[in-house]
Amino acid sequence: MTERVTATTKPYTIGRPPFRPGDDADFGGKFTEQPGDLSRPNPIKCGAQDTVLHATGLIRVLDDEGNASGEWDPKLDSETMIQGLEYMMRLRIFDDRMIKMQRTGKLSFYMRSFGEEAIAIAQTMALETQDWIFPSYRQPGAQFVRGRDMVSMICHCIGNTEDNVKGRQMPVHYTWKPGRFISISSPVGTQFSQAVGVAMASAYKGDDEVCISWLGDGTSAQGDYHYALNFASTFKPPVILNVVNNQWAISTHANLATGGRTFAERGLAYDIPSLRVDGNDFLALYSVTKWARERAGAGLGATHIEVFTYRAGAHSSSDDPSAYRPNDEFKCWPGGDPILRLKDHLIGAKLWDEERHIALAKKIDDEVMTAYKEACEFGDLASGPYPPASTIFTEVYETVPWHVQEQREELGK
Ligand SMILES: Cc1ncc(C[n+]2csc(CCOP(=O)(O)OP(=O)(O)O)c2C)c(N)n1
Ligand SMILES: [Mg+2]
Repeated sequence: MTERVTATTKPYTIGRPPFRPGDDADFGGKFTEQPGDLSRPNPIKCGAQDTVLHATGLIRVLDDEGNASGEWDPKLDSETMIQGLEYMMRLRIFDDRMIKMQRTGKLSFYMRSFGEEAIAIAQTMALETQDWIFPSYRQPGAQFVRGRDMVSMICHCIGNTEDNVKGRQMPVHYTWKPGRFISISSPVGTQFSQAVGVAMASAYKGDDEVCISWLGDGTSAQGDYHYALNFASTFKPPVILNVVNNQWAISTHANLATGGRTFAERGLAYDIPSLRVDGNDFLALYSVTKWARERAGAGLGATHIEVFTYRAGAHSSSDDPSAYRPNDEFKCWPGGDPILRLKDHLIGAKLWDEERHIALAKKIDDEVMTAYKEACEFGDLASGPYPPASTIFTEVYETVPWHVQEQREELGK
């Protein structure tokens, strides 16, 4: 009889977090990968096999001293970089203010993008305005790039009478039609296959409209990730599919989701060009997204990107990371802080200085406070007013089915 292999007869190893509370976190100081290590293949002549090194390595533009170099340097003008810095600062200051509002009972729930501000912002800036955004809850920053007003975002988070989704979504589950920012769904991962589907429609109609989507390391364990890659591989629609590996899925470490290889490498098995990029490097993120956009726009199909970063904050306002990781883990992340890295680059290039930085932060802080007060004029969490109960029944069905109609009558609305 063959011996049955069990965890006791043959202990198998599964991914574990590198550090737990009480450990001294140490990721080895700096990344070993340097800007210039990886070539930038011709986007319209590139197949998955040409990206094997890009899927195992790490595309960087900014080095540890803040200098930009290598083939992936997008050579952005100062205006674009300062704009990017401003959007990232706005997101961080906005998040900090909103989490304070949550802690003082003025919002029911909140999720920050702390440490990951560069991702949605650099990547959305690299797109065209007609492109479609299929975000997770960790990419609200794309809305700043697309020009959404903070008052409207805060009204949504409060769920007051000006909430454009009328209190029917959790806070931070934004949707914003004018910016082609598709509704965030609570069940994680659904956005990936939706993005591929819309991209297939775009190709079918011959539109120059590319879709971009993001999901997390943990979410890549969902079937939706594989359905999306399978369809993207077969139909070659214009889509950019990002796995944001921020090391954590609430309290579960990314090591448990990979089985030892990089997330980027998974795309190669689907014959999709796959890149792995430093997610705290604004310039590298901008550059890889432009590259992917060029491929998509030229009819060459999907690009799969692993965005390598670190979730510096708690998962959400309901989470306490001190229960599962050392408190200072973020401080020793080799990618550093995305805002400081772009700021240092700009200062090093003599395009920015400390005084302007401080003045900009102050201006944004004032804008956020003013926006918060203005949003509360349409209702606050404690005392309302809220959207009327009758809105439960609207905007879902074009023709209201009998059973919904019956419920509405029962409610007397
Ligand atoms: C289908 C589904 N399963 C579980 C959850 C609960 N949940 C919400 S976020 C999350 C972790 C996701 O982690 P990751 O994909 O790494 O994204 P991150 O929060 O790190 O950006 C889980 C398990 C959910 N919302 N939907
Ligand atoms: Mg994660």
